[in-house]
Amino acid sequence: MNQIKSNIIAKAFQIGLSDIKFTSSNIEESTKINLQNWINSNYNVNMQYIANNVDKRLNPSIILENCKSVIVCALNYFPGNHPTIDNGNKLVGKISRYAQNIDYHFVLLDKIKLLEEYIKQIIPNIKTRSYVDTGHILEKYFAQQSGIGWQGKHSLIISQKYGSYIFLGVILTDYEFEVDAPILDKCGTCQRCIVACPTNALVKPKVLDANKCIAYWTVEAKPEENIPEIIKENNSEWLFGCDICQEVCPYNKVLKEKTHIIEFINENNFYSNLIDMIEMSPENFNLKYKKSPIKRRKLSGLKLNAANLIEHFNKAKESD
Ligand code: B12
Repeated sequence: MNQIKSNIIAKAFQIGLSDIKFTSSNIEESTKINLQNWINSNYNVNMQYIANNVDKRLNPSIILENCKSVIVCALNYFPGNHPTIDNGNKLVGKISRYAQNIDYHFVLLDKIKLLEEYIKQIIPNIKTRSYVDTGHILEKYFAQQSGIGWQGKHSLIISQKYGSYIFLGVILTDYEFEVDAPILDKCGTCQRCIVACPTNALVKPKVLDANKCIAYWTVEAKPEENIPEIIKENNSEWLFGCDICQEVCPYNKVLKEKTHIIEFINENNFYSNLIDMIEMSPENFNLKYKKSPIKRRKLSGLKLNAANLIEHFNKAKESD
C-alpha cells in the first residue's frame, strides 16, 4: 500500500472512524439494472428523490467532475439492546437503535470533513465531496465494493467486526487510489431477516419493498401520507424506525461492545411513552428532539405513530 493511502487510513482511525476502505467510482452494469428495476417496481414508495436522480446515483462524475475513487467510511453506532420491560400495562413504543441520541448526519459528517481536510493537505489540488446520506449516492453499493462489509439479505451492509449497526459515509475524489477488494458474502443459506419481517418487506434477498417497511412508515413518510393497514396491523412495537431485520441477524446477536461514540447513546431513549408523545407540545418536541433523527417524522407524524400503536395494543388486549 502506498504511503498516502496508509496515512489517510491512520488519520481516519485517529479521528474515531470504525473503518475506512477505498473503491473505484465505476458502477457495475448489474447494479444499474437492479436499481432501475427497484424503481420500476415502485419499491421507493414516495421517495421520489431516488427516482428523480438515478443518473447521479449511477454516475458519481455528475456530482464530482472526473470522479475516480470513492473513500467509504463506517462508524459503529451499536448502543446496546433494548432492555426487556414488562409492558403489559404500559403504553410504550420502541425507538430504533440508530435514533437513540444525536443525529448521525452531524456526527459522522463532522468526522468525515476532518478527514477530507487532511486529504486536501496531503494531496494538493485534489477535488473531493463528502456525503452522509445527503447526496444521491449508492452508499451501500460502494461499501460492498470496497469491502467495508457485504450486503446482507436485509439489504444493509454487514461488517465482519461490527455487524450491521454501522453508519456509512463517502468521500468522492478525482484522485485514483489503489482499490480494496470486496469481501465474501457470508449470509449463506440464512433467511432469518426475511422470515422475521412482520410485513414481508424483504421481497427477495437484498431487495426491500419500502411500501411494506415499518422503518419507512415510522420515519420517512410525510405526516400526510396514509399509513397502510399492513403496517398498522403488523407493527406491534416500533414508534420510530425498526430494527427487526437487524435484531435477528446472527452477526448482530454476538455484538457485545457498544459504540464509543457517546452522541449515539442515551440509555433513557430505548422506549418512549405513547401517551406522553400524543400529548407532547411543539415546544417540548423541539427541545427534546432538537438534534435527534426523530424530528424527521415531525411531531404530527410521531403522534400518528403513537396513536397507531395504542390502537394495536387495544385490539390485542380485546382479543386476549
Ligand atoms: C432510502 C433509504 C432508506 C429507505 C429504503 C431502504 C433501502 N433498503 O433502500 C428506508 C426509509 C426504508 C430506509 C430504512 C432504513 N435505513 Co436507510 N437509507 C436510505 C438511503 C438514503 C438510500 C438507500 C438507497 O439508495 N436505496 C435504493 C435501493 C435500490 O438500494 P439497495 O437497497 O442498495 O438496492 C440494491 C439491491 O436491492 C440490489 N438489487 C435489486 N434487485 C436485485 C436483484 C438481485 C437478484 C440482487 C442480487 C440484487 C438486487 O441492487 C440495488 C441497487 O444497488 C441510504 C443512504 C444512501 N445514500 O445510500 C440510507 C441507509 C441505507 N439507511 C440506513 C439505515 C441505518 C436504515 C435503517 C436501519 C434505519 C432504521 N433502523 O429504521 C432502516 C433499514 C431498513 C432496511 N432493511 O433497509 C443506513 C444503512 C447502513 C448499513 N449498515 O447498511 C444508510 C446507508 C444510511 C447511512 N448513511 O448510514 N432507508
